[in-house]
Amino acid sequence: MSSLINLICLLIAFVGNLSISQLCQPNRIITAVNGQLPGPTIRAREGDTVVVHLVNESPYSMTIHWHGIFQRGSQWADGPAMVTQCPFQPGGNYTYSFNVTGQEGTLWWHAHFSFLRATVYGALIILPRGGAKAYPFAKPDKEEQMALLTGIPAGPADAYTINGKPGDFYHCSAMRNLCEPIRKNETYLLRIINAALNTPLFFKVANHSFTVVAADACYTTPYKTDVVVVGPGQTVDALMVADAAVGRYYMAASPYDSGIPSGPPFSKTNATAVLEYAGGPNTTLPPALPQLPQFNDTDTADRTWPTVPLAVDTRMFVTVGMGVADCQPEQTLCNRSRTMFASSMNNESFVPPRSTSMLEAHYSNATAGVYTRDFPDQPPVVFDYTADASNNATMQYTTKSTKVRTLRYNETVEMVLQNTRLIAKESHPMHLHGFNFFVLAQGFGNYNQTTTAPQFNLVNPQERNTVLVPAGGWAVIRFIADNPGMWYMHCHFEAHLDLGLGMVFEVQDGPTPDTSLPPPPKDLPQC
Ligand SMILES: *[C@@H]1O[C@H](CO)[C@@H](O)[C@H](O)[C@H]1NC(C)=O
Ligand SMILES: *[C@@H]1O[C@H](CO)[C@@H](O)[C@H](O)[C@H]1NC(C)=O
Ligand SMILES: *[C@@H]1O[C@H](CO)[C@@H](O)[C@H](O)[C@H]1NC(C)=O
Ligand SMILES: *[C@@H]1O[C@H](CO)[C@@H](O)[C@H](O)[C@H]1NC(C)=O
Ligand SMILES: *[C@@H]1O[C@H](CO)[C@@H](O)[C@H](O)[C@H]1NC(C)=O
Ligand SMILES: *[C@@H]1O[C@H](CO)[C@@H](O)[C@H](O)[C@H]1NC(C)=O
Ligand SMILES: *[C@@H]1O[C@H](CO)[C@@H](O)[C@H](O)[C@H]1NC(C)=O
Ligand SMILES: *[C@@H]1O[C@H](CO)[C@@H](O)[C@H](O)[C@H]1NC(C)=O
Ligand SMILES: *[C@@H]1O[C@H](CO)[C@@H](O)[C@H](O)[C@H]1NC(C)=O
Ligand SMILES: *[C@@H]1O[C@H](CO)[C@@H](O)[C@H](O)[C@H]1NC(C)=O
Ligand SMILES: *[C@@H]1O[C@H](CO)[C@@H](O)[C@H](O)[C@H]1NC(C)=O
Ligand SMILES: *[C@@H]1O[C@H](CO)[C@@H](O)[C@H](O)[C@H]1NC(C)=O
Ligand SMILES: [Cu+2]
Repeated sequence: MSSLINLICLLIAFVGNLSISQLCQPNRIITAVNGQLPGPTIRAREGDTVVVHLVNESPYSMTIHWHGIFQRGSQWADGPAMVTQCPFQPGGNYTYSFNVTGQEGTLWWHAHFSFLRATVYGALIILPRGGAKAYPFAKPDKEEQMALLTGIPAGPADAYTINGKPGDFYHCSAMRNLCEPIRKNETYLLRIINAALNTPLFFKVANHSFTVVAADACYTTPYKTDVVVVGPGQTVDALMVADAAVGRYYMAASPYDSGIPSGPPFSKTNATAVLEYAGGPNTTLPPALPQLPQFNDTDTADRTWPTVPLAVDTRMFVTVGMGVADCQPEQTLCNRSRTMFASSMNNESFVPPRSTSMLEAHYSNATAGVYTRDFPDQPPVVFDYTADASNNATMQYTTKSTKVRTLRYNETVEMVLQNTRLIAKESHPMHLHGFNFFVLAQGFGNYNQTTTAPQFNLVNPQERNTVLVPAGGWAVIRFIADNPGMWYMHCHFEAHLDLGLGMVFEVQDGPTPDTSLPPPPKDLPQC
C-alpha cells in the first residue's frame, strides 16, 4: 500500500468558556488547540508523511514535541525548546513535517516549552499500513478506537481528567463524562495516554479486564490484567471485551505514588467516565465502581513485563533525583538561602541554552558557549543512594550545566538509572527522545550489577520511550544510537524537568548521507 501525506492544521489560541469551567475554576481562559481539550487526534498509517501546520495565536512562544516519533531524517522537527529548535513566537506559524516509519500504535503530541503542555496536547495514532486488519492481535470489532487521555491541568488543587473532563467525583463537575455506548460482546481497543504533568496513574474499568497489546507504540507479548499503570508520557494499548452484564460502569484513573510518605503532595482524587452498554434499561442507578488500587500499591504497579539485551559499547550509571544548587544570577527571589531546589542526573542539573538551539550549534560546529561534551558516565561519588542517612547537604549539592554525552553513530548504550533519596522519595518517568529503549530490569534499593545482570531477560523485550524509575529504586535500559542528532533525555514530570532533571545525547553522523543529520529547514524559527 502506498503512503499518504496527512496534512493537519492546528490553531493554538486562547480559549475561554471551554468545558474547562468544570475544573472548579469557572470561565478560566486556557491555551487550547483548535478549540479542543484534548487537542485533535492525529491519525496516520505507518509509512505516511505527517505535515502539521501550526498557527500560534496564543500569547506564548511555542514548540510541539511528537512524543515517541523517532524523527529519522527529520531531526529538526523533534520540538524540545532550545534542544532542537528555538520556539516560534506569538503570532507566528510553523510547519512540522515528518515520516512515521517503523512504528505502530499510540503516541501523542504536546507542547515542549514551559508548562504549556498542560492543555496543549493530543493523541497521535499510527495504524499499520494495511489498517486495523493488520494488527498482530485479533482485530477489534470497533474500528473507531477510543482515545483516552488522562490529564491534569496545571496547579496542585486541580482535577485529574479523562478526555479533558474530571467526571462525577468532583463537586465542581457539572457535567457527566460519557463515552460512546458500547455493544455487548464487542472488542474495543483502548488507547490510554498519560498526559498528566506530574502523576503516574492507575486505570481501571469496573467489571472488565484488559489484554495489553502495546506500550509506547511497541507491540508487547499480550498479557491479561484488570489494571493498567501509566507514567506521565507513557501510553498503553489494551483490548477490552464488552463481556459484562449490559449496564453502566465507571472507568477511572487514580494516582500512583511509590514515594509516600516523603513525596510532594498530590491530589488523591480520581477521574471517571461512564461506560454504557447500548440497549440497556433506562436507569438512574449509579454505574458500577471499579476497585481502584490504593495510591501506594507498589505491588500492583510493578506487575510489568520482562526485558532484553544486546552487546554493549558504552555503560553509564546515572543517578536521577532532587537536590539543591546555587542561586542563579537572574533568580533575585533566591537571595536569602543562596541555594534553590534543583534536580539532576549525575549531579549535573540541566540548563537549556538561551541564544541558540543545541541542534543548530551541533550542526554548525559552533558549540562554544552553548554546551560542553563532558556529561559524566558516573556520579561524582559512590554512596548509599537510597538511604535516608545520605540525605544531607553535601550529597544534595548539584551544579547547573549544559552538558551532553557524545555517542558514535550505532553505539549500543546501557544506562542504569539509579533514583536517589535526596530531598524527596519520588519516581521519575524518564523519557528519551529519538529512540526506543529496551527495559532490561527494574528494582528497588541500590543497583547491583553482579546480582542483577545475570537476571536480564533476553527473550521478551519491553520496548519503550519512557520508563518509570521507581522511588528508592532503579531501572536499566539499552538502546542503539542509530539516529544522528541531539536527543533530550529527561524526566517527564514537568516540575522536575524545569528544575534540571535532564541531559542530552549528541549522536554523531554515520558514514552515509542516510545516516547523517540533514541541514535545517530554511524556515526554522530563530531565537
Ligand atoms: C518521507 O517519506 C517520503 C515518501 O516516502 C520520502 O520522499 C521522504 O524523503 C521521507 N522523508 C524523510 C525525512 O525521510
Ligand atoms: C505564516 O507566517 C508567514 C510569515 O512568517 C506569513 O507570511 C503567513 O501569512 C503566515 N500564515 C498563516 C496561516 O498565518
Ligand atoms: C454474547 O456472548 C455470549 C457467550 O458467547 C452469548 O451467550 C450471548 O448471546 C452474546 N450476546 C450478544 C448480545 O451477542
Ligand atoms: C461487578 O463486580 C462486582 C465485584 O467486583 C460485583 O459485586 C458486581 O455484582 C458486578 N456487577 C455487575 C453488573 O456485574
Ligand atoms: C473516587 O473517589 C471518591 C471519593 O473522592 C470515592 O467515593 C469513589 O469511590 C472513588 N471512585 C473510584 C472509582 O474509586
Ligand atoms: C430515560 O428516562 C428519563 C425519564 O425517566 C427520560 O427523560 C429519558 O429521556 C430516558 N432516556 C432514554 C435514553 O430513554
Ligand atoms: C498505604 O497507605 C495507607 C495509609 O494511607 C497505609 O495504611 C498502608 O499501610 C500503606 N500501604 C503501603 C503498602 O505502604
Ligand atoms: C537580591 O540581591 C540583589 C542584589 O544584591 C538585590 O538588588 C535584590 O533586591 C535582592 N532580592 C531579594 C528578594 O532580596
Ligand atoms: C563540522 O565539522 C566537520 C568535521 O570537523 C566537517 O566535516 C563539517 O563540514 C563541519 N560542518 C559545518 C556546517 O561547518
Ligand atoms: C552524607 O551522606 C553521605 C553518603 O551517605 C555520607 O558518606 C556522609 O557521611 C554524610 N555526611 C554527613 C555530614 O552526615
Ligand atoms: C550498525 O550496527 C549494526 C549491527 O549492530 C550493523 O548491522 C549495521 O551495519 C551498522 N550500521 C552502520 C552504518 O554502521
Ligand atoms: C552486590 O552483591 C554481591 C552479592 O550479594 C555482593 O557481594 C556485593 O558486595 C554487592 N555489591 C555492592 C556494590 O553492593
Ligand atoms: Cu522526575
